[in-house]
Amino acid sequence: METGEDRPPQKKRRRCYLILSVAVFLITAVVAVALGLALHQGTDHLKTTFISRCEKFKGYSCQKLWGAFEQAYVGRDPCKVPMEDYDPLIAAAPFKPACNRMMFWSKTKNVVHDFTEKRDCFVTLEDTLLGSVLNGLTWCGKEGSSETFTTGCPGWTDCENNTVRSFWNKASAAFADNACGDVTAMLNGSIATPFSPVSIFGSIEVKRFNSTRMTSLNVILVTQKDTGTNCTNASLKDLQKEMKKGIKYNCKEVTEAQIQECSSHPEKPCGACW
Ligand code: DVN
Repeated sequence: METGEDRPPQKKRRRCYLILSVAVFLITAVVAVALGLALHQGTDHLKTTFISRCEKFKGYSCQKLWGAFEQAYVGRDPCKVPMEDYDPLIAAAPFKPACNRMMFWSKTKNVVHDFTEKRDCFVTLEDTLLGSVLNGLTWCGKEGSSETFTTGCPGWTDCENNTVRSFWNKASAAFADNACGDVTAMLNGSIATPFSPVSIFGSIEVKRFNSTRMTSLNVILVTQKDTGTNCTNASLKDLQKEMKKGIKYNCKEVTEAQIQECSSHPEKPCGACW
């Protein structure tokens, strides 16, 4: 019976290669399964979040909405998802006009949503069903795959028709199409151009304001005490010029402290906030 000591060298080498190959195969298999599970967990986590947020809104089939959502990007190049691909999703959960309560914003995400979470005075896109289920999330598909990925997706500026940005462009357009009555926009008085024509607010939403439905645009310029710009800012004058005939334009400087004060007193009437 041959023992390991008296085997010829080439036999030993073959045995070492075999053991090494098996080890490499096992490690590769473990990594592949772990990666697959992680990616699948990405889909599961996104779907779980989508469905649980959706169920906070009554009267919708959240599974159907998830299906309409997936159709826009699954199996597609994540840089070739134009905003129109989300039309079926918007059609499945159309925005309802909240006349005199709709709030738009730009560069004021945190102060706006802190306000709308604590006070039931206004509705932003992110307070609606579609804006809420996807707020703060990342997702994309890949050609030849039925998976939803939540990592490795193109960033906001990586390509024009990227999966996430096209959703927000489409949703913003549809939300703005429903703007009616007195509309409010919370803009940032701490930056040089509170109104940027290349922002979503400037490039998509303002363009869709319709004077047959809207009566006014009331800008709330969020300022810090004694610093920042004011309503005479040149970019705000440009915004005023963009108002279609029949839409009145107003602007008011309000400190962030005053907005926070109003947020923390829900008993105060909405009109007393500024
Ligand atoms: O009226 C609002 C609302 O209706 C929304 O749908 O569009 C309007 C706000 O968009 P906006 O005018 O472009 O304002 P912002 O603040 O420049 O951008 C809004 C959000 O888009 C940002 O908060 C970013 O999301 P995030 O990263 O905070 O979760 C995102 N965004 C815009 N430009 C971006 C970007 N994210 C990454 N890179 C960029 N260059």
